[in-house]
Amino acid sequence: MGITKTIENQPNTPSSDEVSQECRELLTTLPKERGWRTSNIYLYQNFWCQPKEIDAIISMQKHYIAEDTDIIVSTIPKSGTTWLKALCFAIANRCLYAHDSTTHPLLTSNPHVLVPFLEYKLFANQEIPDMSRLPRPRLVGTHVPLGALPESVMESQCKIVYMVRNPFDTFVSIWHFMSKLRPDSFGPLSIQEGFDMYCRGTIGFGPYWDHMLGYWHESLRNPNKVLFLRYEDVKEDAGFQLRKLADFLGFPFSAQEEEEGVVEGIAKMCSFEQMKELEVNKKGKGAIVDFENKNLFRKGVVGDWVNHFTPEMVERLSKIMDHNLAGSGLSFKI
Ligand code: PAP
Repeated sequence: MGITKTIENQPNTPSSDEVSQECRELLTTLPKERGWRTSNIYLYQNFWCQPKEIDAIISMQKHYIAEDTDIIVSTIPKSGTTWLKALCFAIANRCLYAHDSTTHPLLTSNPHVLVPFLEYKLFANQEIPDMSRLPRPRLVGTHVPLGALPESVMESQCKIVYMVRNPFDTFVSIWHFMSKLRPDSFGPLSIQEGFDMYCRGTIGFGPYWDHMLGYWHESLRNPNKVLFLRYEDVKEDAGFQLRKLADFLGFPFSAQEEEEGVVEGIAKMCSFEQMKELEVNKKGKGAIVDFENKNLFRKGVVGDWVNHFTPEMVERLSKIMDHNLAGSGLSFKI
């Protein structure tokens, strides 16, 4: 009989070529749970995370010094990160690249390449990037909770754009994505198992509710610092949300741009339908880590959860969200 590797007999501690000695030592002290696509995830600074990302986050926390003109695009995975990065890039760089130019970078590069993740790209693999070489404004992405960003982020005038998505659709998106990315040796992850992990909060950068509440409260306290957008709102009225985003970032659309249809043009260029069909997004690889870019474009709709949730799942997640968001002013229509 062949030997099948299961989650249980994967090594619990990553090998030395994966994370630094400092991180390996830290991991031995952290609570851990079964991971989605690594053997374990660990509770670091009150959020769950994979070992390699913890290593990168520690480095980012030490070395990333935010500048006043930086734009930080933040989300929990599968909440519209790719979309939001594309929109921010298109808005902030439109004096360099017109949305209708045939050489616009978004036509040949995945948004994650143009707006790199702090923890998956810039500070990954034990590298310390020379961020002074990035073009201004520096656009970077992150999945870390607000409280895990370095102090310079809150001390500087830099802007944070956060996108939230209803937790029902986010779960469905995560489950499909993880099912594709899990090593074969882990075997399939049933939707029930994934849902249980999600509801217990043991999901990368989760618990989900803590993540969104951190950014939500800051957006109320400091609306010039954090813009809180909803995936569903951008789907419903992209023009309105894009104007809000451009104003917030300090690049408002001029009357002439309005007349020329720039807002609608950017919305169209960044739409799921257009982006999914680009060669780079159909055939490219490695925009975030080593997986095919096409995995970032599945359905791109609101409400796909109805095709996956049982009444029991609806009840369990509704209760969790109601309980955790109670009194915050944040809620979701499903
Ligand atoms: P990430 O956090 O790993 O970067 P992220 O981009 O947040 O992933 O999530 C991917 C989801 O956004 C997918 O949702 P789905 O599984 O429900 O389909 C993907 O289809 C959707 N998505 C990607 N690009 C766009 C876009 N331009 N407009 C709307 N939704 C999009």
